[in-house]
Amino acid sequence: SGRDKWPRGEEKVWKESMRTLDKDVNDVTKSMVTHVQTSLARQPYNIDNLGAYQAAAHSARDNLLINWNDTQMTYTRKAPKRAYYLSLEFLMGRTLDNALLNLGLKDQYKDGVKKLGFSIEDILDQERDAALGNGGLGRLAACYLDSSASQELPVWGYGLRYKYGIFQQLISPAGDQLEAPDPWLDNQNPWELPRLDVTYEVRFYGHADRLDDGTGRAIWQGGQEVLAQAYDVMIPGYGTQTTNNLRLWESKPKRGFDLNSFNAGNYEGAVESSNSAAAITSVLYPNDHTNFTVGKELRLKQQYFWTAASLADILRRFKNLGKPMNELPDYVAIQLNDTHPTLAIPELMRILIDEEDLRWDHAWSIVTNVFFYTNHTVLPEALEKWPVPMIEHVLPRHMQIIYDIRTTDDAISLADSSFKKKYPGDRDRLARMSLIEEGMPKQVRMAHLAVIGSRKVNGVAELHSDLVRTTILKDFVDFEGVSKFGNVTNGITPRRWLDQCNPELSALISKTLKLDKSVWLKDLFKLEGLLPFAEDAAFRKEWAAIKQRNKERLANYVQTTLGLTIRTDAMFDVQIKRIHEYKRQTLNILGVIHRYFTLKNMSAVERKKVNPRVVFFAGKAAPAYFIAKLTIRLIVNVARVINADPDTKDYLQLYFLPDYSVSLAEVLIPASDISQHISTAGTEASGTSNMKFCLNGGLLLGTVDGANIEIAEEVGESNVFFFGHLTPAVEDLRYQHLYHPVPIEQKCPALAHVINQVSAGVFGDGGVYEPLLNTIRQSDYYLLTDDFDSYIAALAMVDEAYLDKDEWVKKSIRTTAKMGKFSSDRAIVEYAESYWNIEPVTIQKS
Ligand code: B1H
Repeated sequence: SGRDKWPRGEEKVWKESMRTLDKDVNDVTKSMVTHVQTSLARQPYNIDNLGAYQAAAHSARDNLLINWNDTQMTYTRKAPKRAYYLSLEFLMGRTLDNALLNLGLKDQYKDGVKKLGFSIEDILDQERDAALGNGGLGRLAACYLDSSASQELPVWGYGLRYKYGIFQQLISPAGDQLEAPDPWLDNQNPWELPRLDVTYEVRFYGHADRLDDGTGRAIWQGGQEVLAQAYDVMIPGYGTQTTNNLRLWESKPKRGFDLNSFNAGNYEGAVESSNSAAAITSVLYPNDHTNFTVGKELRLKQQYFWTAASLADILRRFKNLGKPMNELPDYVAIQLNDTHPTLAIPELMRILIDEEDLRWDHAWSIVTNVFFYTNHTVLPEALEKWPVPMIEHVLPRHMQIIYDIRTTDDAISLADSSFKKKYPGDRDRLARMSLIEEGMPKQVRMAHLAVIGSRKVNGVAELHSDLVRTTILKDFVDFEGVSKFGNVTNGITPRRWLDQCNPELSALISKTLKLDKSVWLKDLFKLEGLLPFAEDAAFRKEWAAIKQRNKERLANYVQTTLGLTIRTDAMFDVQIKRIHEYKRQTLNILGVIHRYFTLKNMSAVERKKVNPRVVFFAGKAAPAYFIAKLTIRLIVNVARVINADPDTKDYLQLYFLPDYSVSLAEVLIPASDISQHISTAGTEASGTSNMKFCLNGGLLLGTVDGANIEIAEEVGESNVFFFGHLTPAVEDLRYQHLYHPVPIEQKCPALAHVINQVSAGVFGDGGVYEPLLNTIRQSDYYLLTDDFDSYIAALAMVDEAYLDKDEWVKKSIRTTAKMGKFSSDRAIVEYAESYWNIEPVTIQKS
C-alpha cells in the first residue's frame, strides 16, 4: 500500500535490531544459550537433555517465525487465491528434526549441540509426538501441509487443538489393550503460538426464527455461546522460505464464570458452564472407520465449533480484501477432509443469507464453487450420519437450511423439477439420494450433503475413486455427470518418510545419483536413476548393509524400551496400522500360527533350511471395538507361546509393539524387508504406509486393493507379492457365505486346523477367542476363508524369494527407484491445479 515512510521510530534501528536466520554453528549456540537463560530461565551449566531440546526448539522456532512472518505478509500483500484444508485430524508427529531439515540447518544444529555437550539424536528424542489423529487420514493431512509449503502453495490447515491426542496404548499382562490419556501439552509446546487476539464466538442450541419477509432469512439466538481461540503452528517448506500456517482452535468459556449464578451462591453451577465449553476441544475421538460416535453430541459440537470458527476466520480475511461476496470462489477454496467438516456447507449458507443478506440462489452458487470434498472410505459403517433431532437441538438454524437445500430449486434439488424431469416418478432413487435417511430417528447423510455442496469430489486411489463412482455415489454420478467425480491418489512426504527416518539410505541415494538431496527430495522421479545400480554388486552390498543397520536400530529400540532381544539375522515382516477387521490382522496372525505348526512338524534338519522370520505387529484398536481388541489379545498370547518354544524360536519370533505412533513408524519402516497390506479387496481406500515401506526399499505383500495396485503398476508386478480375490468377486463371495455356506473344514482345511487349535486353548485362554473365531466361522464378511490358501502360498513365495539374497536386494532397489509417483508433492500439485486453481507464491523478504 505504497508505504513511503517507516511507520514508527528509526527505520535503521529497527532493521539492525531484527533477528535474522541462523547461518552457522555460532548463531545456533548463541541462540540456544540465550533461550536457556531467558525462555527457560535455567542455569546454562545445569541443563539436561530435555532442557537442551527446549532450547533448540525455541531457537528453531525463532527461525521459523522469521519465514512465517514474511510468508503471511507476502500473502496479505499479493492477495492470491488461497486454499484451506479442513481436517479434524493432523497427525504431525515430532517437529524439531523436520523444522531443521526444512530450514536447511540440520548440520549447524548437530554441530552446535555437540559443542554444548549434547548429541542431536538424544535431543530429538525428547520431543513428544503431536498425535492429533487416528491414522492414515490424519497423517495424510500432515504430509499435505509439508508438501504445500514445499511447493510454495498458499495453503492453511484448520483443525482442533485437542488437549489430549490419540490415547496411549498399554498392553496388560493378559494381552488386553488399555487406554491412558495423552497429555501431550504437559511439557508445553514450543511449536504453537497462542493468538489471544484471534477469537470468535460460536453458538449452540437456542432457537431459529424465520423472518416473514420472503427472503428465507432467520434469526438464531439464545443457547450457549463459547469462544474459539486460535493457536498457530508453523509449517515450513523444504528448501523454500514459505512457512505456512496450521490454525488450531481451542474452546473456552465466553465468560470465565457466570456472574449471576455466582451471586446467587451457585458456585458449582457457575463453574460448570466453563467446564462444558472447555470440553469441546478436550479430546480427539479415537475412532477410525467406526460409528461409535453416532449420536455423540460432543462430537457434533466439535465439528460445528471447528467449522464455524474456521469459516469466520476465512471470511474475515476475505473481507479485508474489500471484494464483493460473489468473488469468494476467486479467492478461497476449501477442501473438506472427509465428511467431518460438512457442516461448513450449511454454515456458509447461514452466513451468506442471514448475515450477508444474499438471496438463496446466489448464496448456493457461491457455496458450490468454494467447497471440495475428499472421500476416504466406502465402508458403510464409516459413512457419517447425524440424527435429525440432534441437529435440530444443537444447530436449529442449520437443520432448517439442510431442509431448504433439499427442496430448493437450484441445488441438485431432489424434490424439484430437474430431478422430476430426469427421473419421473422414481421414488426409490429419490429416497436413495435424499439428504435425509428415513427411519427412527431420521438421519442426515453427511456424504450426500458434501457431494451436492461441493465443486468436485475425489477419492484417494484409482480403485477407490472408481468404487466411489460406481457404488456409494453412483446416483449422483448419473445425475450430475461423471466429471465432478475425480481421483487424486494419496502421497507421502519423502522428507519425513525417507530423508529423516532413513538418513543413511538418503545419503547413499544422493551419492549414487550424484545429486544433492535437495534436488531429488523435491523431484522424486529422480529416484529412477537408481535402476541401473540394481545390477551393481558393490551398490547392492551398501544397500543391504543399510537395511541391516536399520534392523539393528529397531532391535536396539525394542531392547531399550521393552527389554526384549530380537534377532537381526532374520527377515523382518511388518504389519502396522489401525487394528480393524477389514485390514485383516487376523489373517496375518492365523498365518503366523500356521507357520508355527508347520515348523513344529518339521525335523530339526529340515528346519535348518528355513529362513528365520521376525513378525511385527503394531496398531491401536478403537476402545469400543471388541473384536479388534480381541485380535490384539490373540497376537500377544500367540507371541508368548511361540517365542518361548525352543523348537521354533530360532526360526520364528513374533512381537506386538505397543503404542504405535508416527515416531515408532519412523523406526519400524526402514527396518522392514516385507510389509503386509492385506485388506479384503475393495475395502482399503488407499493406504499410505504401503508407500512408506516401498520408498524405504521394503517389499510389499498385499491384496489387489487401494494404492497397492498403483504401486505394483509402478514397480512392476514381479517386484510385489499379490494374493487373494479381486474386488469384483467380493460381493458374490459374501452372498455365497450367507446363502450357500460351506463348512471351513471343507473349504479351507488348513485354516480350520489353525482355528481349532486356537479354540482348543493351545495359546491359552480357553474360550475367550470364540467371538473372534466366530466372525470367520459365521458370515466371514472379510473373506478370510476365501483368501487364506492364497495368502499362505504368497508367504511361501516370499520365503523362496528371500533365499536368493541378490535377487531380493535387486527387487528392493527397483522398488525404491519407482516410487516417484507417491510423493505428496505430486498429489498436492494435482489438488492445486485441477481442483483449487491456486498457484505458487514466491515469498518476499521483509
Ligand atoms: C481413512 C478414515 C476415517 N478413511 C472416520 N476413513 C474417522 C474415517 O474419526 N472418524 O470418524 C477417522 C478416519 N480414515 C483412511 O484414509 C483410509 O482407510 C486409508 O485407506 C487412506 O489411505 C487414508 C488417507 O486417505
